[in-house]
Parts: sequence; C-alpha cells; structure tokens
Amino acid sequence: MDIKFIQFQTHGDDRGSLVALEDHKNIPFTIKRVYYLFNTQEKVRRGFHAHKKLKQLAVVLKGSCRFMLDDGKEKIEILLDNPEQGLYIESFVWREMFDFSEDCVLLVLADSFYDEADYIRDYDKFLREINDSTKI
Ligand code: T46
Repeated sequence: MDIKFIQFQTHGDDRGSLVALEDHKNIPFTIKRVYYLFNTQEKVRRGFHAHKKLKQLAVVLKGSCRFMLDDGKEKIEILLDNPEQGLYIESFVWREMFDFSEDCVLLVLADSFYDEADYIRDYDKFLREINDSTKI
C-alpha cells in the first residue's frame, strides 16, 4: 500500500513555529470539515471502519498515536508524532487508531461533511466491497 505523507512548510523564528494548511495548496482537496480527537485514553483503540468516498488528512498537533491502515491486501502501522506532516487517508482504507499518548491531540481535515452512510463499520463487508470493486 502506498502511504502518503504530506510534509508541511514550517514558518519558524525565535517566537516559535507556524504551519498553514490551505485547500489545494498543501491539502489535496477542499476542506469541508475539521475535527479533532483529544482526551484519548492510552489503552483504547478506535476507528474500526473504512469510508466509501471520504478523503482525509490526519495531523498530530501534540503527542503521538499510531494508525493501522489496511487496504484489504496489506496492513501497515504508522506512528504519527510530528505536527509538520500529515497522513493522507483515501477512501476504502480500513483504519484503527491506538497507542494514544496522554497529551495527544489529533486533527483531521476531511473533504466532506459528516455522513454516517459513508462509513463501512463491518470488516467482512469492507473486504467484500474491495473484492467486488476489483472484479473485472
Ligand atoms: C475517521 C477517524 C480518523 C460527528 O458527529 N461528526 C463528525 O464529524 C465525526 C468525525 C464524528 N461524529 C460523531 C459520531 C460518533 O457518535 O462522533 C462520535 C465519534 O465518532 P467515531 O466513533 O466515528 O470516531 P472514530 O475516532 O472511531 O473515527 C473518527 C472519524 O469518525 C472517522 O471518519 O476516519 O476518526
């Protein structure tokens, strides 16, 4: 699976650092929604779904967490611990998030509004849909 990280330009000086995120400049879509996870618990694993259409970019603003991404063929674990880069997550990728540090703040930019109908929350259904879409 091709894991895409987007490296942001950091504007830094002796006052600190600043990263700007802009539609179709350093973010490969129009940002329709922004949400963030915080107060996450160390032992908790969340996610457990894929999206039919949604594309997202995940950035850890503080602390760290891990993503497990699964395209139905391969599972890859990724550590996010750098606010200067974003993890691009395409549709039809099963994701689980875990190993949240106590101080973790995970920002997610999304190309669509929240829509529960876009979620595939059943792993077997996810595999079936992947297989159906790759059949000629
Ligand atoms: C994803 C991963 C990285 C809303 O009402 N609006 C929203 O925009 C979102 C994202 C969630 N919600 C509600 C739905 C649930 O009642 O917030 C609750 C928690 O959502 P969920 O259980 O889906 O959270 P995660 O952490 O499992 O998944 C979230 C996103 O939902 C998902 O798209 O890719 O973060």
